[in-house]
Amino acid sequence: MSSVLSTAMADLDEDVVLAEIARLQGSGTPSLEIISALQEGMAIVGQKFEEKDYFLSELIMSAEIFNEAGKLLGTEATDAAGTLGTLVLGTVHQDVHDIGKNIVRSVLASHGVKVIDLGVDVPAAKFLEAIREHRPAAVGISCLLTTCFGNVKACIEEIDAAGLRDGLKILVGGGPLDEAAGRYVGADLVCKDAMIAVDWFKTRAAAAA
Ligand code: B12
Repeated sequence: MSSVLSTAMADLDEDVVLAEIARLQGSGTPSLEIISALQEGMAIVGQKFEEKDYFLSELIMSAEIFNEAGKLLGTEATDAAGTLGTLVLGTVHQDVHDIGKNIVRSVLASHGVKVIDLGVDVPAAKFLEAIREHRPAAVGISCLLTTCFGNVKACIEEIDAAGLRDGLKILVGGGPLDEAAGRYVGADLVCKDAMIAVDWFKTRAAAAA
């Protein structure tokens, strides 16, 4: 993994970030490896924010740099035929973080999953409506705020209560969501990155074949 890239991301040095991505791409480094280094840099941005070394303006700047990086990486591509199945995806109610969700959307789409992206700050009712309409194999809920874990739990409970959980898996992800949080919210699978969800869809398709 490129430490130059994670350090430049953590230092919010956009020029170096973009130059290093171009260099890594030139040497054939896979996009997911580049994203991983960027994510490591974002984690340091988060630590600096906690330590009051960075403030909200730096968080916003980090997001802007990540979005510029995304343009080079082509992580905006979405539409796919959906040969592996459908995922209804959204960031939980009261949370507006969407960088990770957007990566999940494009990585899954590029592997043949049809992704219905509901956006950010998604109320449970909107998830329920999309499940009824699209009959997905899985629902993906992104959550970056520990204060929103309760909203993820409530959303999953509403899906259960509406009788929609049969044959439907709930995948959750987002920086602070670990296994314990996954159990607390009632998810089927905690995904530290997008590839865990890709693997889940592939295993499911192989089992059905
Ligand atoms: C950028 C950022 C912002 C940007 C977001 C811009 C955007 N468009 O997303 C802005 C400036 C808006 C922001 C706002 C806030 N933020 Co903020 N933010 C961050 C930061 C620095 C990076 C997040 C990020 O994009 N990471 C990179 C992506 C690629 O990683 P990821 O999201 O984890 O996603 C990957 C995996 O987790 C997984 N994944 C994620 N979701 C899903 C879903 C599924 C289904 C699957 C399969 C996988 C998956 O796959 C992704 C790709 O590998 C984090 C620090 C951190 N450590 O995460 C803080 C952080 C999340 N923010 C934090 C806080 C406190 C806030 C604010 C409350 C600040 C404030 N005082 O206003 C607000 C909240 C706004 C709101 N209501 O949502 C805290 C949360 C602390 C906590 N205990 O909850 C953090 C952890 C910083 C910190 N250490 O204090 N933030």
